Amino acid sequence: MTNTINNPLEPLTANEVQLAVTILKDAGKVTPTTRFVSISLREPNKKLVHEQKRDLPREAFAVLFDNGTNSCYEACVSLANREVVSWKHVPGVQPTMTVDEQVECEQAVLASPEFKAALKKQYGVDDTSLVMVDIWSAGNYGQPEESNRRLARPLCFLRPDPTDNGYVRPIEGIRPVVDLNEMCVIRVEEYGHWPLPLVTANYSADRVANQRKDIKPLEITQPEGPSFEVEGYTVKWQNWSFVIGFNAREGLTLHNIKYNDRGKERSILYRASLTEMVVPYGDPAPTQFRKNAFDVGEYGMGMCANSLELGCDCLGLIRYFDAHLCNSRGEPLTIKNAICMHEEDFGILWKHTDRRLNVPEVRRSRRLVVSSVSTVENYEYGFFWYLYQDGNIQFEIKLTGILSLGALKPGEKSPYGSLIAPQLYAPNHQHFFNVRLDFDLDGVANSVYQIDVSQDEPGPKNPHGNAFSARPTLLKSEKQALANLKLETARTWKIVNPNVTNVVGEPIGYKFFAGDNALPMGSTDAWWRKRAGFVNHHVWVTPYSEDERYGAGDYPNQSRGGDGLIKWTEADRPIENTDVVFWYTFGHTHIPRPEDYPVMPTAYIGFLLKPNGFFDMNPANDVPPSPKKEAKSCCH
Ligand SMILES: [Cu+2]
Repeated sequence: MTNTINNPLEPLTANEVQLAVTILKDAGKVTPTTRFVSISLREPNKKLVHEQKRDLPREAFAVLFDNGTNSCYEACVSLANREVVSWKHVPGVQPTMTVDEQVECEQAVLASPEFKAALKKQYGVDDTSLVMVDIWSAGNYGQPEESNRRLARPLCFLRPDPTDNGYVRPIEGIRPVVDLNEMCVIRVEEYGHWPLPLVTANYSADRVANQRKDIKPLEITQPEGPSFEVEGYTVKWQNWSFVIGFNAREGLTLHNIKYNDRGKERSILYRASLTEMVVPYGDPAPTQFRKNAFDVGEYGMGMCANSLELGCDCLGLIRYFDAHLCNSRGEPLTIKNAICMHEEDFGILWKHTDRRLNVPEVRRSRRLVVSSVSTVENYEYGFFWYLYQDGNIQFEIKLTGILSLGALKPGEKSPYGSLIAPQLYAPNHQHFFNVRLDFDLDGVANSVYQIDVSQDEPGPKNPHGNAFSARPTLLKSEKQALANLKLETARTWKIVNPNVTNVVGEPIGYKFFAGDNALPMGSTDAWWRKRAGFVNHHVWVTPYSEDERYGAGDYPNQSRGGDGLIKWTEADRPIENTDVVFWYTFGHTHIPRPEDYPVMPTAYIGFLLKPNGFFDMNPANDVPPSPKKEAKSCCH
């Protein structure tokens, strides 16, 4: 190994990924029809990491799929001993579709005589070079082929010219079905004819005329450099330290988040990750009802990550990190600058003016941003973790990109979507995300309280009717913990370490504050919901288990459902004073609007973790005033 590993949780290096491929090939595990779905770090045992054991042996976890036998395999590979430690056939599952399959699927559709014939018949078009084919997962609707073939159901569009925005011209009536094992179109389903919308709308700089001219430069300078220190993927910033992780499935992950509290390293989160997401669409039309993308388990959020080498728009001094993956044939695939890290000014951290002394004390807030952006066909998702000087941790997802559009017949409207332009509509949909937060507040033994605020009953103890109080409920088992947000009681959750007390004798803790959220609009027997059990509750709490990582289970692609959180929590395991994992599902209900077209202004959704008796006082009390020069840069 040429690269030094600073922390055992750092992601695999390019060399390690390649070594894992070589070991698997040398062990005879790879046939000409094998695809490497993913190779990622097999994270070392948590106990050993906590014991700060150095030089833990590096291992890789690989998911492989043999197109020849329609079989999925999981392998653990010891990179230190150069051997396959375990090899397991996982029957009856379809792992994440690979990027290679996206590309090959498009080629297969474009080469299909049946597809060409349908295109010719419906639109008089011979030339397929302007057709865009977006791979879409097939899902599972109870059809036998969905359980025994590797399928995709692409959506197709016809560009007016090679660089125009093709999504405005959906080929609504033609739906090819592709067998990804054979990589060929097995049939073309036709549902009628919709003329191509005659509109065109663009967003690219070279096509938007009359761009506004009143924007003066805004530059962020950090003449002495950034305030963070980086070694490999390990970061230190303003009392914080953590490790950046990345893998093909989850994309950006954060590990071992700690805060140095007056010289003492205190653990907060062991691992924070997006485990799954699903975008169910609400139109029952035959051409639309199958749209419900599980962007983590079906597409791979990390695999779809952007290289920010070209497309980063952060200001300031930026530090990038590469993501080392492999393509489905095991060849190196490095996403250069997949992760962006920088500091941002964030307004006022705190302020008070002593009126009698007339002395204002004000401090500027600065936050550290670690982010990554993925393009999943038409949509973009930005994943932004923020660390603040006052101990707050925030996660924000930025939704942008292009709406999934459908064609309507002239004069037609749909009750299930919004007319965006003539003959063009965007179906209603929701975006549900599930995040896994493995808390380790001052050690692994933590408990979770659900906090409901409610009015006190009128009576002798509440003679003025103004009394209200926060009522904590200790969550003792998984089923008791299942809950939704509740506006009536301003519901929050507090994660504590019952064994460590703070200055006022209470257990130290962090509070979870939800942001925007939604309830699923699809009925409980909708096929997508069987697979997306994590949308059934906003909050889930489980005891830590190494192999419980994904809210919809390990293999949601084409599954019949019932896996993941809904399955694990059936055991109703105890969750008190133990290593707990807090899972949060949050949804954005998107009733599209013309302003979301041709490209959607960013929508935001996320949550906030705030220290709550974790520190003895405001940990940002020691932030000094900004240098005078910096503070006066506003004077005109
Ligand atoms: Cu949306």
